[in-house]
Amino acid sequence: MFDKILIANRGEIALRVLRACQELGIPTVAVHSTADADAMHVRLADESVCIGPPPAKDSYLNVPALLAACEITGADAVHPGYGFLSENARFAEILAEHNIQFIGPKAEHIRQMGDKIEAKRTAKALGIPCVPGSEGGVSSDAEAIGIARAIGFPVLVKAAAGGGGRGMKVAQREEDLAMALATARAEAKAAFGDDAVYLEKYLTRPRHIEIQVLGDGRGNAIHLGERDCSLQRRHQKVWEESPSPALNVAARFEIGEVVARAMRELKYLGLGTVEFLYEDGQFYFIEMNTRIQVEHPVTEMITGLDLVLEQIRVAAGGELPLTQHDVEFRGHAIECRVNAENAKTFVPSPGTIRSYHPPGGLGVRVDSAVYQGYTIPPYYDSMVGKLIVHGKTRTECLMRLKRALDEFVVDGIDTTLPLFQRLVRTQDIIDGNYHIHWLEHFLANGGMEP
Ligand code: MV4
Repeated sequence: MFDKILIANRGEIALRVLRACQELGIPTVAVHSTADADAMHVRLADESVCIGPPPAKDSYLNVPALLAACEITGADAVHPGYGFLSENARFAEILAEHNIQFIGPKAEHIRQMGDKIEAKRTAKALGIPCVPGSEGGVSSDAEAIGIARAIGFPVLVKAAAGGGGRGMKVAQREEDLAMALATARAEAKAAFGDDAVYLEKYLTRPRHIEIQVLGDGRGNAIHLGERDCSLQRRHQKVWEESPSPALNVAARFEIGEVVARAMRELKYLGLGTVEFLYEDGQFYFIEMNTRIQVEHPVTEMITGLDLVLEQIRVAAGGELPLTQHDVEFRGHAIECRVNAENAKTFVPSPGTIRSYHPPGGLGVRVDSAVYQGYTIPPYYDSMVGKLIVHGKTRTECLMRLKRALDEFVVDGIDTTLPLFQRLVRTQDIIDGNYHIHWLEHFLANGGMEP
């Protein structure tokens, strides 16, 4: 096992990793920017190192400073959390060159999944169902038109270096395609320095369903069920749940087994999430994330597994402690991401938390790094914390969520709690009847108006 783990992150995920390290008896090093000197992860870690000024590029993304922090403290492993350097293959390689273990997948798999064209080619070769579209990138308008005619309009132009919704353009008809290609290429070039694009059939009202996987890098891998993350706004997930209200047991195990088998063949190491769009009973692969995700607690609540702890164990060379047969799915879990934003306008609301009272009780979990008197700095994302609720059934889970939301007090800043108060009382949500555009339609149609 590792002697000491440096946590290259901040906020609630830094605390989440710290807790797993503490349970494993591994000493921790927190790193922080000057803006985070009074952050909770700094207080709770065994040691801390200031790695730079507030902008992330000078601190949490500052590789030389992180290497120096490992050197000074004697850390022999780095947990990247999510965001920042978590999907940077080069960072994983640089750590390896310094005999420091990156707690995450092999660099080759991070790189492979970072290129969305290569990710899709790999998924297809592994037998994972993909959205119909181009085989690889498209190099000319004529080629794109040929493919689009074959798969049918509307089509979607996506950037190879994209992901998370950046650099996508829909072409409703053949006349729109040349413009969509040119715009997507230009945006991809400007944003990522890579103008490679590919084409897919545009699915109009799918759900976003992702499968959690865990592998030991030696050919053992399991799936931990799905999460339905369809409720999102501007590509930011707002509410995640498992099991998906749209799936039955047979569909869950079928796609789970396909994905787990693929991960065994790939000899995948660590945690991963295989993202699908789900429409008319069919799954279509879109991307794979090679990191721990924000919404991982939903899976922890229904499986009883500590994903971060297992991630650390396999990174240290441990074998998977369980087989697919050992994984049991119990009950229903929902996560609400509470942001420091106005619940109607989504304008960020950094500032000082005057009063803080998180909910508790049976089946209620709050993952957060804030405290009463804490000032949320304006430099990073606006998440205050995550409220995760578990129940035996979806109905019980919703009852408990409503109760927990009523208990939750965060004063001094605006939060998105009122949005969730409204959502748990909205019929489509109660019925599980939603898709990836539902929330934006709801908000545009005055869902949050009195
Ligand atoms: C799509 C799609 C429809 N058809 N691909 C957006 C983020 C990126 N991960 C993939 N995305 C989409 N890909 C095809 N072929 C619609 C989206 C999409 C979306 C996907 C998941 C969750 C929210 C979304 C919101 C808008 C568009």
